[in-house]
Amino acid sequence: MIRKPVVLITGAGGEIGHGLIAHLAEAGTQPVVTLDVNPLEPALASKVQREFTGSIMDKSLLERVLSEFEVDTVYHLAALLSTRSEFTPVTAHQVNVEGTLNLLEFSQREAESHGRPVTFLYPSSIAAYGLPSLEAKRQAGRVREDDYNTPSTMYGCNKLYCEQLGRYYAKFYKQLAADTQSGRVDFRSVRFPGLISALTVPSGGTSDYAPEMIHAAAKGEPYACFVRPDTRIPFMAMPDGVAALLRLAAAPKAALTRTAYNLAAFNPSAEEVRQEVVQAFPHADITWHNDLKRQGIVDSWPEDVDDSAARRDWGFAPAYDFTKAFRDYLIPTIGSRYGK
Ligand code: AKB
Repeated sequence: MIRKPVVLITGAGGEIGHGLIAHLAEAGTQPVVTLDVNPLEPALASKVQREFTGSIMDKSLLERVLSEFEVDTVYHLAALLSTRSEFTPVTAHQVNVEGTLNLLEFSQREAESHGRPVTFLYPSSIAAYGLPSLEAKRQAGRVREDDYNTPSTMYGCNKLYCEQLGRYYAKFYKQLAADTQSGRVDFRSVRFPGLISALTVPSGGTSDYAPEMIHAAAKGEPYACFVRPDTRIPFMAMPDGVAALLRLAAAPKAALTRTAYNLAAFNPSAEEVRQEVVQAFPHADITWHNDLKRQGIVDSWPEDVDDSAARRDWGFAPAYDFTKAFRDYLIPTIGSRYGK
Protein backbone atom coordinates (compact mmCIF):
# COMPACT_ATOMS: atom_id res chain seq x y z
CA MET A 1 0.00 0.00 0.00
CA ILE A 2 1.30 3.49 -0.87
CA ARG A 3 0.90 5.99 1.94
CA LYS A 4 -0.09 9.49 0.88
CA PRO A 5 1.87 12.62 1.98
CA VAL A 6 -0.48 14.82 4.01
CA VAL A 7 -0.79 17.58 6.61
CA LEU A 8 -2.21 16.47 9.97
CA ILE A 9 -4.26 18.87 12.13
CA THR A 10 -5.22 17.91 15.68
CA GLY A 11 -8.05 19.75 17.43
CA ALA A 12 -9.13 20.60 13.90
CA GLY A 13 -12.71 21.52 14.82
CA GLY A 14 -11.56 24.33 17.14
CA GLU A 15 -11.22 28.03 16.48
CA ILE A 16 -7.83 28.01 14.73
CA GLY A 17 -8.65 24.82 12.80
CA HIS A 18 -11.54 26.49 10.98
CA GLY A 19 -9.38 29.14 9.32
CA LEU A 20 -6.39 26.87 8.85
CA ILE A 21 -8.35 24.15 7.05
CA ALA A 22 -9.95 26.74 4.76
CA HIS A 23 -6.51 28.08 3.76
CA LEU A 24 -4.84 24.70 3.31
CA ALA A 25 -7.77 23.36 1.30
CA GLU A 26 -7.74 26.41 -0.95
CA ALA A 27 -3.96 26.25 -1.45
CA GLY A 28 -4.34 22.57 -2.33
CA THR A 29 -0.63 21.87 -1.82
CA GLN A 30 -1.16 18.78 0.33
CA PRO A 31 -4.33 17.02 1.43
CA VAL A 32 -5.43 17.56 5.02
CA VAL A 33 -6.10 14.79 7.55
CA THR A 34 -7.74 15.76 10.83
CA LEU A 35 -7.98 14.37 14.34
CA ASP A 36 -10.55 15.75 16.76
CA VAL A 37 -12.56 14.33 19.67
CA ASN A 38 -15.75 15.57 17.97
CA PRO A 39 -16.85 15.04 14.36
CA LEU A 40 -16.14 18.08 12.17
CA GLU A 41 -18.98 20.31 11.01
CA PRO A 42 -20.05 19.12 7.52
CA ALA A 43 -18.76 22.31 5.83
CA LEU A 44 -15.32 21.75 7.34
CA ALA A 45 -15.33 17.99 6.82
CA SER A 46 -15.94 18.50 3.09
CA LYS A 47 -12.56 20.29 2.84
CA VAL A 48 -10.44 17.47 4.28
CA GLN A 49 -9.20 14.22 2.81
CA ARG A 50 -9.82 12.14 5.91
CA GLU A 51 -11.27 12.81 9.33
CA PHE A 52 -10.34 10.73 12.38
CA THR A 53 -12.67 11.18 15.36
CA GLY A 54 -10.89 10.33 18.59
CA SER A 55 -8.42 11.46 21.20
CA ILE A 56 -4.76 12.46 20.93
CA MET A 57 -4.36 10.21 24.00
CA ASP A 58 -5.29 7.17 21.91
CA LYS A 59 -1.96 5.78 20.75
CA SER A 60 -3.54 3.04 18.65
CA LEU A 61 -5.44 5.69 16.71
CA LEU A 62 -2.17 7.55 16.08
CA GLU A 63 -0.67 4.23 14.89
CA ARG A 64 -3.53 3.96 12.41
CA VAL A 65 -2.82 7.44 11.07
CA LEU A 66 0.87 6.51 10.76
CA SER A 67 0.07 3.29 8.92
CA GLU A 68 -2.10 5.08 6.37
CA PHE A 69 -0.44 8.46 5.80
CA GLU A 70 2.98 10.05 5.33
CA VAL A 71 2.61 13.12 7.51
CA ASP A 72 5.02 15.92 6.53
CA THR A 73 3.51 18.69 8.68
CA VAL A 74 1.63 18.58 11.97
CA TYR A 75 -0.45 21.47 13.30
CA HIS A 76 -1.02 20.33 16.86
CA LEU A 77 -3.92 22.54 17.94
CA ALA A 78 -5.71 20.27 20.42
CA ALA A 79 -5.65 21.68 23.98
CA LEU A 80 -7.69 22.47 27.06
CA LEU A 81 -7.59 26.26 27.52
CA SER A 82 -6.68 28.20 30.63
CA THR A 83 -10.00 28.60 32.48
CA ARG A 84 -11.13 25.03 31.85
CA SER A 85 -7.71 23.67 32.86
CA GLU A 86 -7.97 25.28 36.32
CA PHE A 87 -11.04 23.15 37.09
CA THR A 88 -9.44 19.89 35.92
CA PRO A 89 -5.67 20.33 36.18
CA VAL A 90 -4.82 16.63 35.94
CA THR A 91 -6.91 16.19 32.79
CA ALA A 92 -5.34 19.39 31.45
CA HIS A 93 -1.90 17.93 32.02
CA GLN A 94 -2.91 14.69 30.32
CA VAL A 95 -4.33 16.43 27.25
CA ASN A 96 -1.92 19.36 27.00
CA VAL A 97 1.33 17.62 27.96
CA GLU A 98 0.93 13.87 27.46
CA GLY A 99 -1.13 14.52 24.31
CA THR A 100 1.63 16.74 22.93
CA LEU A 101 4.26 14.15 23.84
CA ASN A 102 2.23 11.56 21.90
CA LEU A 103 2.18 13.83 18.85
CA LEU A 104 5.91 14.58 19.09
CA GLU A 105 6.67 10.87 19.30
CA PHE A 106 4.25 10.21 16.44
CA SER A 107 6.11 12.82 14.35
CA GLN A 108 9.48 11.27 15.19
CA ARG A 109 8.18 7.86 14.02
CA GLU A 110 6.71 9.41 10.86
CA ALA A 111 10.00 11.10 10.01
CA GLU A 112 11.89 7.85 10.61
CA SER A 113 9.53 5.96 8.35
CA HIS A 114 9.38 8.34 5.38
CA GLY A 115 12.89 9.76 5.75
CA ARG A 116 12.01 13.47 5.78
CA PRO A 117 11.79 15.84 8.76
CA VAL A 118 8.28 16.52 10.03
CA THR A 119 7.50 20.20 10.53
CA PHE A 120 5.64 20.47 13.83
CA LEU A 121 3.65 23.67 14.43
CA TYR A 122 2.70 24.30 18.03
CA PRO A 123 0.48 27.15 19.25
CA SER A 124 1.82 28.25 22.61
CA SER A 125 0.36 31.23 24.42
CA ILE A 126 0.87 34.44 26.39
CA ALA A 127 -0.23 32.19 29.27
CA ALA A 128 3.38 30.94 29.29
CA TYR A 129 4.17 34.19 31.12
CA GLY A 130 3.45 34.95 34.74
CA LEU A 131 3.96 38.48 36.00
CA PRO A 132 4.05 38.66 39.76
CA SER A 133 1.89 41.78 40.24
CA LEU A 134 -0.09 44.44 38.40
CA GLU A 135 2.69 46.87 39.19
CA ALA A 136 5.26 44.57 37.54
CA LYS A 137 2.91 44.09 34.56
CA ARG A 138 2.59 47.85 34.03
CA GLN A 139 6.33 48.34 34.28
CA ALA A 140 7.35 45.35 32.14
CA GLY A 141 6.14 46.84 28.84
CA ARG A 142 6.87 44.62 25.83
CA VAL A 143 7.97 41.34 27.39
CA ARG A 144 10.63 39.26 25.64
CA GLU A 145 10.32 35.49 25.15
CA ASP A 146 12.74 34.49 27.89
CA ASP A 147 11.53 36.87 30.60
CA TYR A 148 8.86 36.17 33.23
CA ASN A 149 8.60 32.45 32.35
CA THR A 150 6.79 31.77 35.63
CA PRO A 151 3.17 30.98 34.66
CA SER A 152 0.50 30.78 37.35
CA THR A 153 -1.95 28.52 35.48
CA MET A 154 -1.86 24.81 34.68
CA TYR A 155 -2.41 25.66 31.01
CA GLY A 156 0.49 28.15 31.06
CA CYS A 157 2.78 25.59 32.74
CA ASN A 158 1.72 23.01 30.13
CA LYS A 159 2.40 25.37 27.22
CA LEU A 160 5.79 26.49 28.52
CA TYR A 161 6.90 22.91 29.18
CA CYS A 162 5.71 21.70 25.76
CA GLU A 163 7.75 24.46 24.10
CA GLN A 164 10.73 22.91 25.88
CA LEU A 165 9.71 19.37 24.93
CA GLY A 166 9.53 20.45 21.29
CA ARG A 167 12.98 22.05 21.52
CA TYR A 168 14.27 18.80 23.04
CA TYR A 169 12.90 16.72 20.13
CA ALA A 170 14.31 19.19 17.60
CA LYS A 171 17.78 19.47 19.07
CA PHE A 172 18.60 16.83 21.68
CA TYR A 173 16.32 13.79 21.21
CA LYS A 174 18.15 10.63 22.40
CA GLN A 175 21.42 12.55 22.43
CA LEU A 176 23.36 9.57 23.78
CA ALA A 177 22.30 7.16 21.01
CA ALA A 178 25.02 5.94 18.60
CA ASP A 179 23.41 7.63 15.59
CA THR A 180 21.80 11.08 15.65
CA GLN A 181 18.06 10.94 16.25
CA SER A 182 17.28 14.63 16.78
CA GLY A 183 16.20 17.08 14.08
CA ARG A 184 13.64 14.73 12.61
CA VAL A 185 10.96 16.79 14.31
CA ASP A 186 11.35 20.37 13.12
CA PHE A 187 9.52 22.01 16.02
CA ARG A 188 8.25 25.58 15.56
CA SER A 189 6.07 27.41 18.03
CA VAL A 190 4.29 30.76 18.36
CA ARG A 191 3.04 32.32 21.58
CA PHE A 192 -0.39 33.50 20.55
CA PRO A 193 -2.07 36.46 22.21
CA GLY A 194 -5.84 36.20 22.78
CA LEU A 195 -7.29 35.31 19.38
CA ILE A 196 -10.51 36.90 18.11
CA SER A 197 -12.44 35.12 15.40
CA ALA A 198 -15.55 36.37 13.61
CA LEU A 199 -16.61 32.83 12.78
CA THR A 200 -16.36 30.98 16.09
CA VAL A 201 -16.80 31.77 19.78
CA PRO A 202 -14.02 30.45 22.03
CA SER A 203 -14.73 28.24 25.00
CA GLY A 204 -12.72 27.62 28.13
CA GLY A 205 -10.20 30.45 27.77
CA THR A 206 -9.56 33.48 29.97
CA SER A 207 -8.96 35.94 27.14
CA ASP A 208 -12.49 35.05 25.99
CA TYR A 209 -14.01 38.28 27.32
CA ALA A 210 -13.13 40.25 24.18
CA PRO A 211 -14.57 37.79 21.62
CA GLU A 212 -17.55 37.09 23.90
CA MET A 213 -18.32 40.82 24.12
CA ILE A 214 -18.22 41.18 20.33
CA HIS A 215 -20.30 38.09 19.55
CA ALA A 216 -22.92 38.91 22.23
CA ALA A 217 -23.35 42.42 20.80
CA ALA A 218 -23.65 41.06 17.25
CA LYS A 219 -26.34 38.64 18.44
CA GLY A 220 -28.16 41.40 20.31
CA GLU A 221 -27.56 39.70 23.68
CA PRO A 222 -26.44 41.42 26.91
CA TYR A 223 -22.89 40.71 28.14
CA ALA A 224 -21.38 41.08 31.61
CA CYS A 225 -17.61 41.37 31.20
CA PHE A 226 -15.67 39.41 33.84
CA VAL A 227 -12.57 41.65 33.89
CA ARG A 228 -12.05 45.28 34.92
CA PRO A 229 -12.37 47.96 32.21
CA ASP A 230 -8.64 48.83 32.50
CA THR A 231 -7.49 45.22 31.86
CA ARG A 232 -4.99 45.11 29.02
CA ILE A 233 -3.49 42.09 27.22
CA PRO A 234 -2.44 41.47 23.60
CA PHE A 235 -5.01 40.25 21.07
CA MET A 236 -4.90 39.25 17.42
CA ALA A 237 -7.48 38.80 14.66
CA MET A 238 -7.80 35.13 13.68
CA PRO A 239 -6.74 35.60 10.02
CA ASP A 240 -3.39 36.93 11.27
CA GLY A 241 -3.07 33.94 13.63
CA VAL A 242 -3.64 31.49 10.79
CA ALA A 243 -1.32 33.45 8.47
CA ALA A 244 1.39 33.38 11.14
CA LEU A 245 1.24 29.59 11.47
CA LEU A 246 1.39 29.15 7.69
CA ARG A 247 4.24 31.61 7.34
CA LEU A 248 6.28 30.02 10.11
CA ALA A 249 5.66 26.57 8.59
CA ALA A 250 7.02 27.81 5.25
CA ALA A 251 10.07 29.63 6.67
CA PRO A 252 13.52 28.26 5.78
CA LYS A 253 14.87 26.41 8.80
CA ALA A 254 18.22 28.20 8.60
CA ALA A 255 16.49 31.55 9.24
CA LEU A 256 15.02 30.45 12.57
CA THR A 257 16.98 31.46 15.66
CA ARG A 258 14.42 30.21 18.19
CA THR A 259 11.84 27.46 18.58
CA ALA A 260 9.22 29.68 20.30
CA TYR A 261 8.29 33.17 19.04
CA ASN A 262 6.17 35.96 20.50
CA LEU A 263 3.49 37.46 18.26
CA ALA A 264 1.85 40.85 18.79
CA ALA A 265 -0.83 42.77 16.92
CA PHE A 266 -2.84 45.12 19.20
CA ASN A 267 -3.45 45.39 22.92
CA PRO A 268 -6.62 47.31 23.79
CA SER A 269 -8.01 47.61 27.29
CA ALA A 270 -11.35 45.89 27.90
CA GLU A 271 -12.96 49.35 27.93
CA GLU A 272 -11.43 50.17 24.54
CA VAL A 273 -12.88 46.91 23.19
CA ARG A 274 -16.27 47.90 24.62
CA GLN A 275 -16.12 51.33 22.97
CA GLU A 276 -15.31 49.80 19.58
CA VAL A 277 -18.14 47.27 19.97
CA VAL A 278 -20.65 49.98 20.92
CA GLN A 279 -19.63 52.02 17.90
CA ALA A 280 -20.33 49.04 15.63
CA PHE A 281 -23.44 47.83 17.50
CA PRO A 282 -24.99 50.93 19.14
CA HIS A 283 -27.55 48.83 21.04
CA ALA A 284 -24.88 46.66 22.66
CA ASP A 285 -25.67 46.06 26.34
CA ILE A 286 -22.29 45.59 28.06
CA THR A 287 -21.84 45.73 31.82
CA TRP A 288 -18.95 44.95 34.18
CA HIS A 289 -19.11 42.05 36.56
CA ASN A 290 -15.61 41.40 37.83
CA ASP A 291 -14.61 37.79 38.53
CA LEU A 292 -11.62 38.35 40.82
CA LYS A 293 -10.16 34.92 40.23
CA ARG A 294 -10.21 35.03 36.44
CA GLN A 295 -9.04 38.65 36.69
CA GLY A 296 -5.99 37.38 38.60
CA ILE A 297 -5.07 35.14 35.68
CA VAL A 298 -5.38 37.91 33.10
CA ASP A 299 -3.42 40.27 35.34
CA SER A 300 -0.53 37.78 35.31
CA TRP A 301 -0.31 37.95 31.50
CA PRO A 302 1.77 40.72 29.91
CA GLU A 303 0.26 43.96 28.59
CA ASP A 304 2.35 43.61 25.46
CA VAL A 305 5.04 41.34 24.02
CA ASP A 306 8.18 41.94 21.97
CA ASP A 307 7.71 40.14 18.65
CA SER A 308 10.86 41.45 16.95
CA ALA A 309 12.38 37.94 16.60
CA ALA A 310 9.34 36.71 14.60
CA ARG A 311 9.41 39.82 12.41
CA ARG A 312 13.14 39.48 11.76
CA ASP A 313 13.45 35.69 11.31
CA TRP A 314 10.38 34.82 9.26
CA GLY A 315 8.74 38.08 8.27
CA PHE A 316 5.79 38.04 10.68
CA ALA A 317 3.70 41.14 9.88
CA PRO A 318 0.08 41.21 11.08
CA ALA A 319 -2.34 42.74 8.59
CA TYR A 320 -4.85 43.87 11.23
CA ASP A 321 -4.37 46.54 13.87
CA PHE A 322 -7.18 47.17 16.37
CA THR A 323 -9.25 49.48 14.16
CA LYS A 324 -8.76 47.45 10.98
CA ALA A 325 -9.59 44.20 12.79
CA PHE A 326 -13.00 45.64 13.68
CA ARG A 327 -13.66 47.64 10.52
CA ASP A 328 -12.46 45.19 7.85
CA TYR A 329 -12.80 41.78 9.48
CA LEU A 330 -14.93 41.43 12.63
CA ILE A 331 -17.88 43.72 11.87
CA PRO A 332 -18.52 42.67 8.24
CA THR A 333 -17.99 38.95 8.88
CA ILE A 334 -19.74 38.71 12.22
CA GLY A 335 -22.69 40.78 10.97
CA SER A 336 -23.38 38.32 8.17
CA ARG A 337 -22.85 35.34 10.51
CA TYR A 338 -25.76 36.42 12.71
CA GLY A 339 -27.78 37.85 9.83
CA LYS A 340 -27.51 41.48 11.07
C1 AKB B 1 -6.86 31.24 26.91
O1 AKB B 1 -7.44 32.26 27.32
O2 AKB B 1 -6.67 30.24 27.58
C2 AKB B 1 -6.30 31.28 25.52
C3 AKB B 1 -4.89 31.75 25.52
C4 AKB B 1 -4.58 33.14 25.91
O3 AKB B 1 -4.01 31.00 25.21
N1 AKB B 1 -7.10 32.10 24.68
